[in-house]
Amino acid sequence: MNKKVLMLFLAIASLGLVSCNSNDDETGIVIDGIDLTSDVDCCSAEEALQVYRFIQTVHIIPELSTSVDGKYDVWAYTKTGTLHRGYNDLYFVVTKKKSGNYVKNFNIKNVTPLMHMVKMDMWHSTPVGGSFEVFDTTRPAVKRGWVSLLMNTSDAGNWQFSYDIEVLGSKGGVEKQAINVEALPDGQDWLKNFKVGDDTYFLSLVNPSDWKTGTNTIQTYISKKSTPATTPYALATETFTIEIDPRMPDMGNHTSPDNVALTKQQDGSYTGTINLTMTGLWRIHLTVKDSKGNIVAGGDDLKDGFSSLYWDVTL
Ligand SMILES: [Cu+2]
Repeated sequence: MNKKVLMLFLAIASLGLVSCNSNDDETGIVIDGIDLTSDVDCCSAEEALQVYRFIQTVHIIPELSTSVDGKYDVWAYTKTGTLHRGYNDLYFVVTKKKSGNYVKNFNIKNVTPLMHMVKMDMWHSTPVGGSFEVFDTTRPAVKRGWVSLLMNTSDAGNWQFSYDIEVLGSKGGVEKQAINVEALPDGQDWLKNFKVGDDTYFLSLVNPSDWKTGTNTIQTYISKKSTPATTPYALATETFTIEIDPRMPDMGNHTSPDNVALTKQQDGSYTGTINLTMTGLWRIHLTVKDSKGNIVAGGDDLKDGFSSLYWDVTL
């Protein structure tokens, strides 16, 4: 009798072990009915889950999504699923058609937005960030880059978008795909330019829609217009400093304390601190200095005593 109990105990224990083992082998995480499994070309199940969670926070741009070699789906995203005038973060994710699993090793290259100016029958490109990279190692299958679109789509002109992608040895991309670029609402003006000699520079304010009342990090990129203008505009190699003077034009042009000028960072962006003490329209007057401290933009042509080079942000 004791033996039988022991045998039974062992049998149950081994069953337990077997089921433990099989649980360990199943690395999948099922969420919302989607089976996120680990994949040699990407991620652990946990990383796949992080990618999946990120995708829930952004929206697909169908025009910029494609497939490669019949094997991979390429998904392009922005926060809103649309593109607007000024700076736009652009995200890419690649999945295997067969399994739906994410792929980590892909490269986005030659990102080229082009605008056709109807009246002049002239084409120009726009500022584009250097390369598309992983920006959060907890989700290694999401790559981020940016474009800053000079104008919105209108009767004056329209945009097309091209890029190349390489996925695990397969090549593809999007060629001259028509895209719509929305205008920003009144009270929002996030892209300005200035000239130094014959060179034109663009100031792309990064995501001011994320700002809250109070102290915020303010970030911009400075890009230089290319020759020919159909080549995407790369970051300016020069080093500038951008002084900011935020004012509320609807409230007697009062300012705010504790603003810090934007200086160049290792990643090529410029960051500083802006303090917006209340909601409403803020006009952020800019003075741009070169590396020697000479004012190169925003110093003369003052309007009401303020620099006529400014971004508008409405909180
Ligand atoms: Cu244009």
